[in-house]
Amino acid sequence: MLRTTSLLRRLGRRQASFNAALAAMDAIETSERLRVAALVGGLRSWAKAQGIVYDDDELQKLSRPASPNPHRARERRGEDNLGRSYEAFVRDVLRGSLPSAEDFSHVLRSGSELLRSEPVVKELNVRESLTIVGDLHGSLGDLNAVMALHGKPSTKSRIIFNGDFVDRGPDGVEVLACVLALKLAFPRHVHINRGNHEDAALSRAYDFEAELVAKYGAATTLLDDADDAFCAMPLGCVVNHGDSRTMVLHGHLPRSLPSLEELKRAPRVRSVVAESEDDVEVVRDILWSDPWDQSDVVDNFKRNAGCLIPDTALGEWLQREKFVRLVRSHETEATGAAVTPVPHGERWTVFSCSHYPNRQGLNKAAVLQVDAQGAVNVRRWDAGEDDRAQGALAARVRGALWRHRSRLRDALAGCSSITEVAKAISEVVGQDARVWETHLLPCLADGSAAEAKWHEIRDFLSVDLPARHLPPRAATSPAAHAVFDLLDTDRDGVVRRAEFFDAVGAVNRVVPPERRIDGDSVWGLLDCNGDGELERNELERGLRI
Ligand SMILES: [Mn+2]
Repeated sequence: MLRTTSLLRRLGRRQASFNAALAAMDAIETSERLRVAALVGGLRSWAKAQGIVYDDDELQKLSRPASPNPHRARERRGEDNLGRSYEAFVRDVLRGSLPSAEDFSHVLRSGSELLRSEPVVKELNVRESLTIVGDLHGSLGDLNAVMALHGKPSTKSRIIFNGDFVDRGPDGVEVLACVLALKLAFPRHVHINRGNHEDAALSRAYDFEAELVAKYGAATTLLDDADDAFCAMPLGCVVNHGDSRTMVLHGHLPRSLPSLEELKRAPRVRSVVAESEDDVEVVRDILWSDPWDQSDVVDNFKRNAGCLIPDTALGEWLQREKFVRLVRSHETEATGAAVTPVPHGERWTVFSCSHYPNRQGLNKAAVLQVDAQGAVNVRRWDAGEDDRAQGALAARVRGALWRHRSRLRDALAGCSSITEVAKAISEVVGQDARVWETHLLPCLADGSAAEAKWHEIRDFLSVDLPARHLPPRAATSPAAHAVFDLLDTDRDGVVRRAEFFDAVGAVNRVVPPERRIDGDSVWGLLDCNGDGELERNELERGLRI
């Protein structure tokens, strides 16, 4: 009885803390929205006074703060055919539009045909830069970050997607559709390696089948098309940068450490989990294996599939087959990518899905960029501000921190305890420092461990999202364009700080005192990447807080 009472009391306290955190987040988001709405409202009044013509209906929508709940219905466009280019298809899907069943099926079938025509392990001779992308696991926000960072694939910037497109995240359909359509749009510059989740048995055991049913209804036959595409995917790429050779595959080498020529003869199989022929083992090992720190090759007891390969064995293989490194994915890395020296070379792990799994974790995401000289650079980001992550309180807290991060970076630089972090955040973002310390920051650190994790929270704000690019947050809005055009007075395509403050000054002269705009605080919210100017897509994001 005593025990039950104390348990209930503890649960009650947790619930109270959760409610307090929810209320605090609602207050923060509402105040941000009101500030942005006031700017747009002020611009309307000012433009009217100037006799400037624009789409008033759209602007009116934007100047009314949205409801406190940030969830927005997914845009669904079920009726179009793939009458547009693959590039246009990719652009639409990256912006969050779900492909129609017909389009998705078309992309799966055409993609599968194209992939099947390629060798199972192919060699790429690269003279310029090449990007290697790790696990994406249904995270469209992270794929957006990858593409913003990489830009359009070309001879100068090729890209390898190293598997695990589906399961664990909400957007497996979108990610798989985009990756395949990119392959179709740029067949010589985009390369796909299969991951262990691209498997006819696994896609039914994990989330992909359920995702398809939820998005396309129970009668869908898309899973069969997807299985064909999974089976068609190559297993590895050899990247030749002059004398420097890199092996890229999802898991690790097979236990028999076969030569490259033997690897090139690996079969294509529908499921490495469900099938048991001898030659399936090679494929299963490539897709499922991990490195480990012991000296024998053994069965992968952590995953019940594949094997565990010691670095000494990898080193011998690198030397024998004349490679300088193995790049693999398959395992989460806290910082998105990590390198381990091994005899005769190095082993890289790259993971491109932040907050894995299901947007619960604190890991960053990264891609590897191999430059023209064959040197490896890590590019990191964090897609914690993804729209669809906002259902979870932790993601909303991350979103708020992210929006203010240009000022938070400086404010947090000297902090050395959770109390100092909370105080600094409260000064920039608002809300009581105690609320941050006891309710909001603990959401980011799995409950009670906030004190131990304060440095991770601080580091979270210092990731290097490419300065000029941000993932688009929503479909293009005419109202956002109208606001941008009002602000960009010199028409050079960016709104500079000076232009913004001129506009704020002009607005503040025509609105009543209680509606005057605090330029600094609104600028901080709009300049998402903190580079001192607003791009069109950046403003669009800022207006949709
Ligand atoms: Mn994997």
